[in-house]
Amino acid sequence: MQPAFPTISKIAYEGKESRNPLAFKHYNPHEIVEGKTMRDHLRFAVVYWHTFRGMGSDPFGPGTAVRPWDDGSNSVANAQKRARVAFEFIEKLDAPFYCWHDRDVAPEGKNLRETNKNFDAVAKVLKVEQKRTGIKLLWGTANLFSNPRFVHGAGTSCNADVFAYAAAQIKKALEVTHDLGGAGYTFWGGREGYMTLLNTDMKRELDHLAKLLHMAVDYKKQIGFKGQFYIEPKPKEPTKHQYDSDAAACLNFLREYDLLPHFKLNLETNHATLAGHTMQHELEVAGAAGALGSIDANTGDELLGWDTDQFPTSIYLTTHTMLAILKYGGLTTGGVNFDAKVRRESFEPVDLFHAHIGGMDAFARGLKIAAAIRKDGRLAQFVKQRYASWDTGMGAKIEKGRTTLKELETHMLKQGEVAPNVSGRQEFLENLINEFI
Ligand code: XLS
Ligand code: NI
Ligand code: NI
Repeated sequence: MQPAFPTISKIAYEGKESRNPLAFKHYNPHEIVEGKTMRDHLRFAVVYWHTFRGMGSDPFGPGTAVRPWDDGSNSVANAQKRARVAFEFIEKLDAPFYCWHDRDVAPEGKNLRETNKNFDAVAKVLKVEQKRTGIKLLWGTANLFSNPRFVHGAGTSCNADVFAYAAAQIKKALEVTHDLGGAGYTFWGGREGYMTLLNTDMKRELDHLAKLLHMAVDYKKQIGFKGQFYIEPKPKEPTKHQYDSDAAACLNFLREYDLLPHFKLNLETNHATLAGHTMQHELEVAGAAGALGSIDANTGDELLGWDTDQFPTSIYLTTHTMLAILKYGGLTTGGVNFDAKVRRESFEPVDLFHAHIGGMDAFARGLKIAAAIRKDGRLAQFVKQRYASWDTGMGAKIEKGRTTLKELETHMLKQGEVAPNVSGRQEFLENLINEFI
């Protein structure tokens, strides 16, 4: 096969003085940060859906992307060719992982049997390419939202047959993920939510969704798949309300249905902001619950209220993200997955490289800055000191659960007033972060 990117060779680290747009200025895969290579810290992944299937269409017009290797047909041959192009791209980018939805990689056939056959035919190529390049599957997932059959949802559909179809699709996607040695499997509830409560039995829908996930947990064990399961929160879009609206809602759902031991969260920046949170908040909520699994790295637009899925370039964002990730022990099964797409106006193949290189460099800087802040220690020390009253005396007693309202009343009656509060020093801390940016 002719190369799809003939003029582009493997992207190399050239250092921050380089002016070559097709080089890394900060991402040096072999550089050691906090005892681990940058490559192992960041575990970058390229997504199949935006990068190889996204053509840049929007509600006002069709796609604009120029993709000379794609004949635009829905044939298996075209899908197989696209798979080889994908690996040429990921290899040249030097990213260690990729992710897919079942329907990104292979076209649907006239029935489920034929669709599964198409999927196998392309998965075969993926397997060969993974072997050839050493690129691994970070996670697979099933697209349970594009086909019109999922108009009312998949696991939460009012139609039991649709639930069964979704179950069959998950079963197959799990098998292929397992066969390709996937490190994980993600559930994003594309249409698991509602447009109006007037026609919705919410309790019944949530019970069904939990049943579907339990079946997936059982099947995972049955086939011996050891990868990590993730749930990806998102508050709205496509539905008005998505059940997995944010990290807290997901954790509550998982706990309520005894699923928490089997899942971690895959947090996406633009979903966090749509939920009215920062990414940092979502990472803290997940991390505190021991459920920080993986991230979908992107960013929204402050002036647009939807999932614009832009490539992340803000050093503040990547610094705060990496501070939280390092605090909770780093990414183990998960990775930094670029669930991001080039703008409709950036339609040339080379734009795919610029976008990913920029995102990787932004995260590399975030990682190095976060490590420097941790090494400096003043930030952590400040937070520790802020809670010092809990380390001894009555504070320690409360934390250990060894006191009562009555004893605390006696304590305060004796003391009469609280020890004076001290400043939260927000501006001082913001300046401290800026010292490192
Ligand atoms: C959509 C989601 C989706 C998941 C995978 O907004 O981000 O792309 O990551 O289904
Ligand atoms: Ni995502
Ligand atoms: Ni998204």
